[in-house]
Amino acid sequence: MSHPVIITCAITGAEITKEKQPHLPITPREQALAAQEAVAAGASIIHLHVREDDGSPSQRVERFHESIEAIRDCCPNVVIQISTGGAVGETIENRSKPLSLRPEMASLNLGTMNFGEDIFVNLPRDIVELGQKMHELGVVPELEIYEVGMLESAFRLAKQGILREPLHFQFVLGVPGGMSGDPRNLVHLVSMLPSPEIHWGVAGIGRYQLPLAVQALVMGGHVRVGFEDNIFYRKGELAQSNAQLVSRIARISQELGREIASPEQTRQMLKITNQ
Ligand code: KMH
Ligand code: ZN
Repeated sequence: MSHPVIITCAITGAEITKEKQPHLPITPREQALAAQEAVAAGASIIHLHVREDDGSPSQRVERFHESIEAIRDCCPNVVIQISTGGAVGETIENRSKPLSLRPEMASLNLGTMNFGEDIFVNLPRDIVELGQKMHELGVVPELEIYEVGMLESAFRLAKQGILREPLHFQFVLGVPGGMSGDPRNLVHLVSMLPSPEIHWGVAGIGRYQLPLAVQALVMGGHVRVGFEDNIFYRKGELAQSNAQLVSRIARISQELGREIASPEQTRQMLKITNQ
């Protein structure tokens, strides 16, 4: 395999609760500790959602600022990717506000879909606005793809000059309402990429996390793990920490001969310049 594997850790998310996963990091301090452990285990990107102290999902700029500062204090090198997806039902205005912090990366969701029992709304005009804003601010978007039509929308936006190339995709598979974690889905999505130079990763939801991550390692992709997507280490056994999930992928990756990307290698591969 030519390039090292970027391990992203999605430490918190917007949906999981402490009742379901007692080790879920909520406060900036908890998030900083979780990030520190995840980075020590091999993560080079932290995908970041923030919560208020009561655990409710938030897109408040000050809260993002607090968490980013806390993470930077203990992991000065890690790449921080803020979420513009937020929680289902959050307004697009609030979702876009944290971009004012000019993070190195941010997620950009490429379409509307059923999301479990809810609807995750991403109107075409809002995708364009978020994409343009990221472009202006030098923020590298991670393009969140939940089904193949969203991938084709991203190609269209790139052609129109709204999305900056090189594109970087995250295939989020296993959300009820999107493509499942069937291995054929990942093969199909990757086969649609116009060039083998395009970087892509996979975020498998729930029980799909481990098998899709291993598939991505074998196929030359990158990997996202963490409590946002999966709270279990194995069936019936909660993970002890985000880092435990990162460690396993780092171990398998090394066994397969894939080097783990450092934050610097990650910046180079994804052409990140906002540091
Ligand atoms: N919470 C999900 C509805 C993202 O971070 O951009 C959307 C999400 C995607 O988490
Ligand atoms: Zn997210």
